[in-house]
Order: sequence, then structure tokens, then C-alpha cells
Amino acid sequence: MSEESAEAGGVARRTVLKWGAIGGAGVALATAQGVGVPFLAQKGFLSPDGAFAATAEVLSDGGLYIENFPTSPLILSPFTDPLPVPKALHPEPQTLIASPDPPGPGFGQQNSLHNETHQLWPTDIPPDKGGPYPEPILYKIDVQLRTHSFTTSQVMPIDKNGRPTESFDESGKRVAAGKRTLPPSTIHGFNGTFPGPMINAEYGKPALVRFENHLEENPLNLDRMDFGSPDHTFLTHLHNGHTAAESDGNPHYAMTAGPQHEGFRAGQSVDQLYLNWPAGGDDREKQSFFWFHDHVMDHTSANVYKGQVGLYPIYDPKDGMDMGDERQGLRLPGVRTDNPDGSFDVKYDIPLVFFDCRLDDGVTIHKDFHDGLGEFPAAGNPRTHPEWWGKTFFKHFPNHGFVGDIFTVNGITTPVLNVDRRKYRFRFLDASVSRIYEFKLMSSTRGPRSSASLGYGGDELQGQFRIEDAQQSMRFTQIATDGGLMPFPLTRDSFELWPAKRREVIIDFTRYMDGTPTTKGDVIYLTNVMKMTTGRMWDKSTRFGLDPKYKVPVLKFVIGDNAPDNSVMPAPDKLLRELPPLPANWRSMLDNRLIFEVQRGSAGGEIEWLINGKPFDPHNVLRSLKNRAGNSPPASQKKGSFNLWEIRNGGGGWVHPVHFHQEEHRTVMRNGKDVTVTPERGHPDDVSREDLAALDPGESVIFYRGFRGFTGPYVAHCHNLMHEDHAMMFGWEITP
Ligand SMILES: [Cu+2]
Repeated sequence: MSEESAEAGGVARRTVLKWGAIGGAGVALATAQGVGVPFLAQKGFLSPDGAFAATAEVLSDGGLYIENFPTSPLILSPFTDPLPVPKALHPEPQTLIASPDPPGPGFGQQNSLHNETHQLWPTDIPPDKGGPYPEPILYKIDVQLRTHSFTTSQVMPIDKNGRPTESFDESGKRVAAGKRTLPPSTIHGFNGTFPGPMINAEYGKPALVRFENHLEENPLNLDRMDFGSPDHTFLTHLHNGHTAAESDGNPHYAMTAGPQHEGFRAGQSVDQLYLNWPAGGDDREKQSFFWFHDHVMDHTSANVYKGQVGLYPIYDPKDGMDMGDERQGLRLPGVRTDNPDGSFDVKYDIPLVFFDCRLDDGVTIHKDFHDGLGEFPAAGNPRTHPEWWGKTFFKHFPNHGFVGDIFTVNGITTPVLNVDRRKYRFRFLDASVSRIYEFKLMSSTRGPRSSASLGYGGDELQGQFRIEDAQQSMRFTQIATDGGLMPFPLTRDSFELWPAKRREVIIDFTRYMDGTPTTKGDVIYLTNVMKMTTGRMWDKSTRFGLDPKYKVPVLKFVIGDNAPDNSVMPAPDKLLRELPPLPANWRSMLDNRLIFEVQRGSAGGEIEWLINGKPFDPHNVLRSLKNRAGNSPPASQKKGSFNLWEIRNGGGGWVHPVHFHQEEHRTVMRNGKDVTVTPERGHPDDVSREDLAALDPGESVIFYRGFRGFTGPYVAHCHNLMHEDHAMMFGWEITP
């Protein structure tokens, strides 16, 4: 669906039409009654201002949601595929400069529609903000229809009880139970790969990335299947760069300017300018690990799940502090090689992208709420797709979110990394749709066993393997969060990784946590101990009644030979990155703070997930709930200002990772308690800067943040991508 945004009786047509499709019969109903508003109004679903009333009639879940998921085939040779270690993408200045639309600061030079101009070209960054910066390094990324394989291992098709079962070939014919080779899955990948490219960036050296839509081309004659943005648009967001609105790739911007559509269509391109410039020109605002991913309105989950994930570590060369050279600055692990084209690679500094998926078993019916909208008519849903056996299975609108039963790291399930016997830096990213992880470093005598062989079935098969005898044997030294290097390192037995969050750690492979040295050939498993069988929240974790048998190895480290190591493990009191200042009078700003409450709307359907009682409206900014000063200010901030914002989880029994675009925030209060006094004793997210507030059921977080550098429309939203796509998002803006 690509409805225009015309208002119909105070409600965007998009909302009405999509909502009207509930249960499949809704389209007919909406058509029969014109725009459908009378139908909704008669039913009492509309409040006077046109929003869906949170007190509206509760629709039963039956008929709306189909919670059946396939059981993925069992990987027969786990921990044999090597972990892919990304290399830096090479710049392409010639390609871009020779193109019909060369990049530049001139009018209309920001996209192929020629209707947008870069707000701030790097050479125009003012001297008092650290400028001028040099001309940007030019990269090109094509969004392409290609394939990806999650394993090279043979697989055994199993049923939900873990027993071998029949499967299907590409023509849909039955294949008797037994070993199979897994067919590759269809992706919409950045440069056709999953994960997509990694750009190694540096503060002070801007990058311009031209994203170009090639999704209409199908050189491999692939079946497009039944998920991904139906009109093949893309919209890329660099999460969470300090970026001008026109380069931010968010739907509040895209629906009102630039493409004036959910995203950029086939053949279109956009030059996203990443200034690699800290907020306010302040070194204390520097970050260390971004990623870029799709952000098309209503289809972000499907597009990310279909492969639109890329990596963007950012280094800080100032005083050699964090430039990927362990002989300088903070001496964090990393051995840098500068390439002739200006890019560089850093050995011993490895991003780890976590992503869970499900593979089609050929017998699970593809039946989705969105079928009523005719989004993928060629799929002929609802029906089974035996011809898609072994390929990624997606459901756009499950009740509880989407969690997979196959866990992957850098695009490969159960990979192995042979490590030198020294220290490494790992950059963790959760690129999953809904899954939260909790990681530990464990040793196991018996090694991994398939959950099926251990007698598990159903949801307990998620992750496929367990190391039930395993014990924690190493610790992580956490050095960075979403917001970059922390003020001091944290020693962690385990840490949680919520969707879109980043955590960077140092692992010392020379010794165990009890001090004994490792030896060549020793094996350590990075292990997920959070059991999360639905997208609602965890079932079991360290904080909530750990299941001692749920130890799912996701990555195997094998220790090799000694190697030179000039890095230094930072001492517990080592200053890594100073926090930006908090005004002494921040408490005086509390009464007039902006308040946003995420909640589950009782109307259900496409607008199941609300903020301040409203579904996402891409054309307007949301208003705050009434604060203690008696105001309900709009989420509109002046450029250069700072404010306190509160985000509350109003729904019981659900967790929400809520992400705020543009600047990192610093939590000042959690659940009514001042956390600025002794942050190290509280929640680990409160010691440093973040761009995503991880909200437990009922939690409230108040944070301080700035609005510097640019003007324009931005968004904040739940990063459980199912929630985001079903309206848990709001528009806000920075005004001149
Ligand atoms: Cu959510």
C-alpha cells in the first residue's frame, strides 16, 4: 500500500485503510463505506480529535494474529563455518563524480529528485564548532535483490517436536526425511550482502554515502517472496548519527520532504551526508559505533529482516585517543592498516551483529494480517509455500513480536572464530527484529548438543543448541555503549543486548577469570542465557529467574597461538571518555519536561502500539502529556536548546526499547530516583550516554539531551521493529 497522506475526517487514510483491513473482511467493509471513517466512528473507535480512543471496544486477538511459526531445520555441523570478519568498504569517488548527478553542496544536490539541499556542508562547519571540515569521502551503496546463506552445513528438517520430518524441493515436491542442503534466502541487501558493508569512519573526516535503489532489477531471477517493503522503497537511517534531517532517513522527514513517500523508489538515490562531527563540536559527545538500517514507514521490520543492515564504527584520531592503534591514546585493542584509497582496517577489533531468523518448513501457512491489503498478491496467501522451504520466513504482524529459532552472528549461524591468544575488542550490535540477548563467556566439557537431541521441543528449540554443563569462565570488560566510550570501564559477568543497542567489550583470551592461563586449543563459547520465546519480553534471564539449562552457544572461540599485544586493559578507574556536562540546575527543569508514554492500544490492529494515546502521524509532532507545570508542549525544540524528556512504559507485561534520533541522551532519573549521584551502582544504561532507553514493564526514564547542529523533522520510536511498524513512533522537530 502506498496511500497518499490525504486526511480523511481527521485521520490519515493510511491509518483508516490499514486499520480497516482487520481480519481480511475489512477492505471490503472500508470500500463499501467509502473512506471508512463512518464505520470507525460508528464503532466508537475514534476519539473526538480523530485518534483511536484507547478506551475503544476491545477486539479479541482471535482472527487478528496468527502465531504459528515454522520450525527451522537443524544445523548438522554447527560451529564449523568461520565467523565473517567485515573489511572496510572502499570509497568510490570516481563513480560518483562521473555520475550525471555528482554530489555537492549546491541547490538540489542532496537526492536524485533534486528537491533537497544539504543543510551543512563540511567546509561550512564553523570554527567555534571545530570546523571547517574537509570535503567528504565518497561511498556508494546499492540496495540490491540478491541471496544470502546462513550456513554451509547440511541440515535436517525437523518438526516442532524436534523429530526428523519431510521437506520440499524448489518446485514444492515432497522430499523424504533426511539430510538436505539449505537453499539461499532472498535478501534486499546493501550492495547485495548481509550484513551489508562496513564503513570505518573517523571523527573529522566526513563521509557521503550515495544509497541507490536497484530493487526493481532481478538479475538472478529470484522469487521476491512475501515480505519486504511491497513497493520496493528504502529509507536508510544511520543509527544514531548526529545528522541533518535530510540525511537522517526517518519517516517524519520522508513523508513530508525529499521523497514525500515512505522511502526512495526504484531508480532513485539519496546522498546521505555523515559529517562525523560530534554534537556541539564537543569531543565529549563523540561516539564509537553506529549502524545503518532501513526505516521505511510500516515496513522497517520486514526490510531489516530482509537484510538492510550495515556497520559504521567511528574512530577518534584526536591525540590518537581511539584511532584503531593500540600503541596510542587509550591503547584499546586494534592494529590498524591504512589502505591506499584512504580507507583503513583494524585487526583485533571486530563487530558482532546478532540477528535471529526462521526458515520455512513448507507446512506452516503464510497468513498475515496484511494479506487483506493485497501487499503480496503473487504469494496467494493464506497458503503454505513448500517451494520456499529453507528460506527466511516472516510474519509482518504477530501479536507478540517476532523472534527466530536460528541465531546468527555476522550473517552466519553457529560460527567459529579462531582467535590469537591476546586481547580483542568486540563491537556488539543487536540487529534483530524483537529479540533481546544476555551474553556470557562460558566453557563446556561436553560441548554443544542439539536441543532436539536433549529432548526439547516447541519454543525450547530456539537457538537449536545448548551447553547445559557449561560454566562461566571469563568476564567482559565493557568500554562503550550506544553513546560511545563510557566514563569508566565496567567488568561484567554478563550483559543484556536490546534491539539496536551497541555494547563494546574487551575480552582477554590469555587467561580465565580465576587467573589461570588459557592454552592453545581451548574453547570458549559466547552464550545467550536469556530465554525469550516471544517478542513480548524475556521468559528467563539473570534478572528474572535464570533458567540454568538455557545456555545457547552462539559463537565459538578457539584459542590459538600467542600474538604481540600492545593494548592495555583499562583499569576500573580509568577515564575513557568524559561525560558531557549536566547543568547544575537540571532539577529545576523537571516540572516542565516533555512526557511520552508508550502503551498498547486496546483498539489493536495496525495501530496496536501507541505513544501518548496516538498512533504515529508522520505529518505532525506529538504533544507531551500534561506535565507538573500544567503544560502539554509539542515535541518541538529550538536549535541549540537542551531539555529533559521522560519516556514511560505504560503497558504491563511488555518491554520496549525506545530509540531517540539525533543526539545521545544521559539518564538523570530512573523510576523516580536520581541516578546522577552514584550511577555506577544503578542500571548499567545510566552510567553513560545512550540513544535507546531500555524500558522494563512499568519503567520510567527521564533524560537530558540537546538539540544542536541542524533543524528539521525527526522521530522517536520503539525499536522492537514490530511495535515501530504498528505505530509506536512519534514525530518531533528541531526549529530554527
Ligand atoms: Cu515496543
